[in-house]
Parts: sequence; C-alpha cells; structure tokens
Amino acid sequence: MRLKNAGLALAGSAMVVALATASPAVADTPPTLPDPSLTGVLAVQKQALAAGAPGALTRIDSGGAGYRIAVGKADRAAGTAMDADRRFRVGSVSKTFTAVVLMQLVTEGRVDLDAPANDYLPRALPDDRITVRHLLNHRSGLWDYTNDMFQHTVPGFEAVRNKVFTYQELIDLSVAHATTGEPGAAYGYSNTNFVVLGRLIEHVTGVPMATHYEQRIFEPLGLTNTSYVHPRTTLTGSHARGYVRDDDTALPLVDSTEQTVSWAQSAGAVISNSEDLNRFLAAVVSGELVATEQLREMMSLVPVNADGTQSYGLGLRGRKLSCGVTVYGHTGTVQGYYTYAFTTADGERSMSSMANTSNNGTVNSILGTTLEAAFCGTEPTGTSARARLADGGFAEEVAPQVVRD
Ligand code: REY
Repeated sequence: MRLKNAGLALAGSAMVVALATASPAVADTPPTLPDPSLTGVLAVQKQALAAGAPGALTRIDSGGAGYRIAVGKADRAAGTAMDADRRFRVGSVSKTFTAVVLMQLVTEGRVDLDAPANDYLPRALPDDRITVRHLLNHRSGLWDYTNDMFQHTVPGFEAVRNKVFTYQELIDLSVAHATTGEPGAAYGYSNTNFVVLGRLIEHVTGVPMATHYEQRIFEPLGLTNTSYVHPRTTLTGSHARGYVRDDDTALPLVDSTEQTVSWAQSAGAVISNSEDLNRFLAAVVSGELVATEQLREMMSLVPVNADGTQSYGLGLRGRKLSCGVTVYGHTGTVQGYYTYAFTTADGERSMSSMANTSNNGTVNSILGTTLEAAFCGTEPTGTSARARLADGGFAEEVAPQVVRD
C-alpha cells in the first residue's frame, strides 16, 4: 500500500489560487504542490537515527488532515518510544513568536519598525542607528554572545544550565564585543537581536514576555501544548527528552532536557509540540495574529545564502525547496533538540520536525530534508527503500510509526 496517497485530498487548483493571492513572494510557486511523501519523511527520520539521533518526529497538516510520523526513542533511559505528539524545546522557532508580539505592538502604534531601538530601551545600545527592523531581520551587527558561551559545547551548556540571566546581562555580553558590521549593512544571524527585542517589548509595555506570549498567541490559538516557563527547568506532560552530543563524539550523549534556557529567553525558550507549531505558523501566514501590512513586512524575504534557497524576513525564515515552493517558518537548535517548522504561504500545508539531539550537524542537515518529503513529495532513495518494497511493501513497517488523524 502506498501510504503517501492515503486519504490525501489536496485541492490542487484551489490551492494555487490561494497561494498566488496570499503573498507577492510566491510568484514562483509551482502550479500544484505535490502530495507529501510520508514514506519519504520516514526514510529521512531513519537516516537521522543512523546519524546519531535517539529519536525523531514529524507532523504534517495538509488539506484538513494531520499525519504523524515518529521513530526511535523519546527517553533513552526508560526506553520509551518517540511519538509525534510529544512536547520539546523549539529553540529559535521562538523568534517567530517574539516577532508576532512585536508586530502587534507596531500595529498598535506603540513601536515604529524604522525608529532607533534605543528609543525603546532603558539602556542604550552602542549605536543609535540600529533600528527595530535591524533586530528583526538580523542586520544590527550585534555580536552573538552564544558564540563565546558555547565554544565548548557540553562545558558551556553545563555552565548555564541552571543559570538565570537578565536580558541586560545577555546584552552586555554582546556589546562587550565590537559589532560585526554597520547597522543595516549585512545579514548576520544573532541571538542578541531577539534578546534585545524581549527587553524592548517588556520595557515598552511593562508586561513580561511570558504574558505576551500567553495572551497574544497561546490562548487565542488554543495552543495547549505550548508554554514559556522561563526560568523553570522542566517540561511537563508527554515530552521528548533531549540529548546533546559532546564535541568529543566518542563520549556518550548528555541528557540536556532540564535547563532554564535563560541564555536564550525571547530568542529561544518556548516549549511546544508539532501540532501546535503547525497551527501557529498557519495562523501567522494567514493573518490570524498579525495585521495585513505588518504580515507583508514579516513575509518579505531577502536571500541570505548564495543560491537564494534560504532567506529571512522579520523573525521568519524562507526556504525555497526543490519543487519551487517557498515555505515560511523557522529552524531551532537548543541543547538536545533540532527543530524545523515551516508552512506554505497560505498556511494550507504545514510541517514540523524534531530530532532529540544537537551538536550533530549531520543530523540537522538530514532532518532538514523532511521539508522536501513533506512539501515536494520527495521519495526515499537507495537500498532501504528498495528493501522495503522487496519486503512486500512497507505498510506493516510503517503502520506503527505513521498515524493519520
Ligand atoms: C546554541 C548552541 C545554538 C547549541 C543557538 N540556538 O544559538 C538558537 C537557535 C536559540 O538558533 C549547541 N551547540 C548544540 C554548541 C556548539 O554548543 N558548540 O548544538 O546543542 O535556535
């Protein structure tokens, strides 16, 4: 049985119309989005396991149906199997949540995107020319303090695992360094930008980030698996444990599940699950959270790599995939968890994938190819796929791992 097509009901032509009208950035969208390949996703997940991830999960929401695919372990010590509903640390996907809060403040007339960030901060950044927009599109030139913090992965992590920083302390770590360039000159991804935004939002409103996330996003969208509990160190409910790899790859993985994530806060401390991330991103691009003009700004992508396949808007990444479609979302890395969460321009198809390891670039690159399977229908290649087919199809093998809502 070809599970790829099981019950998939994508209205091809209706989707084209929606895509074409949703955003000017998708002029190159192909006429139809291929069906997702669930077997392709599964094959990628297995590659991630072979490269050292204890487990992996993916959820695709498409045309009203939800598909859940998971392999490996959520908890190595207990031997618990991974499943696609588990909560995890989403890392920098948090930046999209922070950008939504900021853009709502723009709509409310409380922040001007092109005003100096210093207009809104209690303690000035060293350069008045840094605007709020430069923070959102990573063009401030502010040094990423995590470069120093995590130069040695596990010792760096253990040094901050239980630490609680103020935003200002993190900003001070950055501004102790020279900037990486003139404001506006070049894209340079930096956690500092989104820590400054957290500081700015709290200063302008007098309301903690946790409350903004809750009242402006989690509550209105009914994201019951999503939370921001900084500086609490634990995840509640059904969750995946995270395992960071040591720089000495011969050493065992380190369980990094419990930590304050205070080093990231508004740049990376949200906890969520795949269903909530898919719902969130679909809501973002379809204008449920951000007003039309601000959404257009968020989704205006500027290429950030040589071949233009990767781009950045405001707190939103773009990925142009092999089938020509551009998807919007974010990636995340926090110790023990790699995340990809992306959606089409109209939010009609969304995919979130997570592997519960980090400091393993091979796993991260492999996990990224779940995007190809989910949005371009890329099929598994190589001997594993052939072996499955020779086995008389993969229904039996897939059945425990692929669940359709
Ligand atoms: C921090 C280090 C990565 C992760 C980071 N994450 O900046 C933000 C993001 C929130 O973009 C750590 N790597 C790992 C190292 C490398 O320590 N020496 O892979 O666990 O999501």
